[in-house]
Amino acid sequence: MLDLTGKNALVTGIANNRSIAWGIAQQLHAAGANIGVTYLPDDKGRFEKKVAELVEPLQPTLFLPCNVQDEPQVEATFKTVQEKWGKLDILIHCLAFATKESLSGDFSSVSLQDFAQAIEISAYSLISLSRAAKPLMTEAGSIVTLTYVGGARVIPNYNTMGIAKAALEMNVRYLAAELGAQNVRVNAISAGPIRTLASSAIGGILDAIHHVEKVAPLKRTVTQIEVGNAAAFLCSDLSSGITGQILYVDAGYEIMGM
Ligand code: NAD
Ligand code: 0WE
Repeated sequence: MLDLTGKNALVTGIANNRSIAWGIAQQLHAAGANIGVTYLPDDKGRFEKKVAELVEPLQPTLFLPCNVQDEPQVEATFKTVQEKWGKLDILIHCLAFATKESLSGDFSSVSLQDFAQAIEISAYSLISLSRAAKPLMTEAGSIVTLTYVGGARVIPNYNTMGIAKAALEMNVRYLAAELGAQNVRVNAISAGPIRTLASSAIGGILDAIHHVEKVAPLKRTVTQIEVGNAAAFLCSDLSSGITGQILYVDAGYEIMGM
């Protein structure tokens, strides 16, 4: 059965109650995992307070600031994991960023700065977090990241994020090949479009949702909890033979050609 008791799980990417990472954290907790949470710190600390209140019911035993653009902060995060937990079993990478300008309009209009930032935060960060997690995953491990079909096929307006997701998906394969020797598995969940708080600011997300509701075999989108259940599977011993894969949790949308 799906059982994560005795496993230490570090979850990145919780911003609010709509975050996919929040759905994942809830389902890992429900399966018995010990939860640690990292959040993106802001100057005023408002974000920290909101996330802390949200995750309180999961009784996280770690709650740490971690901006992936700040390498010392990444190292400090895993140093604390080492000191407080001793070992790490599960790492959830659930973060991405591209500027609004690079998520609409002509694909070719993106600046090098915006392109590089999207790759750094959305793709390179899986490498830096995995590197820091590697020495702590002493009793096997599971790393799960979140991707989108826009990294494999053209989705209008996803633009720069599509290239970042293509890089992320290839990172999954190279990391799986490297970390397999120490029984650490690396997989991605390709989630269908989900309405999150930021989606109101990005017009393309709503179009993608309406399209999936029409076309996907299940005639609906997926929920954060459904993604969380798939993540719990990929973090459990039930998936012990699976690594380097992209698992579509998208109401079947990916199979459709029209
Ligand atoms: P979200 O806004 O709730 O999550 C994005 C997270 O990234 C936030 O918690 C934010 O704080 C974090 N973040 C941004 N920059 C960071 C930085 N420099 N350092 C650390 N954290 C940083 O939105 P979401 O939709 O839950 O996105 C989570 C993941 O799921 C992303 O990888 C996204 O690409 C992926 N995804 C989303 C959808 C969707 O439709 N919402 C579909 C498929 C995949
Ligand atoms: O990966 C994503 C979006 C991640 C994301 C969200 C934001 C909003 C706020 C990255 N960067 C930012 N930057 C911000 O300023 N998704 C899979 C959701 C998404 O985004 C789209 C989509 C879908 C689906 C953008 C255009 C078209 C479809």
